[in-house]
Amino acid sequence: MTRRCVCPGSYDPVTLGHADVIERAARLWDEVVVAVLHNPAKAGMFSPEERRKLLEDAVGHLPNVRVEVFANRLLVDVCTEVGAEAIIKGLRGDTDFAYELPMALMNRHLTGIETVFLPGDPRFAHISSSLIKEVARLGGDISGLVGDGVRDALLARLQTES
Ligand code: COD
Repeated sequence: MTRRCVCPGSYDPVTLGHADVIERAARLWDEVVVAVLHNPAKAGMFSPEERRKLLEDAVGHLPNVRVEVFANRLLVDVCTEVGAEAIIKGLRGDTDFAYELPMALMNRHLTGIETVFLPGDPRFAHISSSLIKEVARLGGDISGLVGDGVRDALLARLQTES
């Protein structure tokens, strides 16, 4: 039986921290579905389809990883649809844990699915999509925090905003 997990997120846009978690999940599970979902607390810079393409660039070389967009769906319903046995989340520290724990408990309450937390690599602990966008918007260098494709797409998007 194929053992499958879901790596969910907003991925607006994907960072090297996200890619590291996805790559490590791909070593632990037979198949990984990277699910681009909507977080109602966050306004998006990239459309879901743009995020999917940027994710494909970042993790498309991993043969057992696929990227899909699920608009306006509960994460647990996505997991049931794709046949995933676990949700994988990366933790950068205790703030992430405090944010993720109620979601993990809610998701388990809804369908019984378990969430598995992977400790974020300390090299990427300071990286979030929100900070990347803020730094780039204010002219900072985001090289080494995101892939080259994401950096170029972000700078191009900021050009059109100004
Ligand atoms: N290092 C390690 N992990 C990282 C890093 C990093 N540098 N950066 C981010 N991560 C982890 C995050 O901790 C998170 O686990 C994951 O990567 C995705 O991060 P984001 O910021 O792209 O995504 P979020 O946190 O906005 O995603 C929230 C969801 C979209 C998953 C959530 O809102 C959701 O499940 N929405 C669907 C609707 C639903 O089911 N709601 C009920 C939830 S109980």
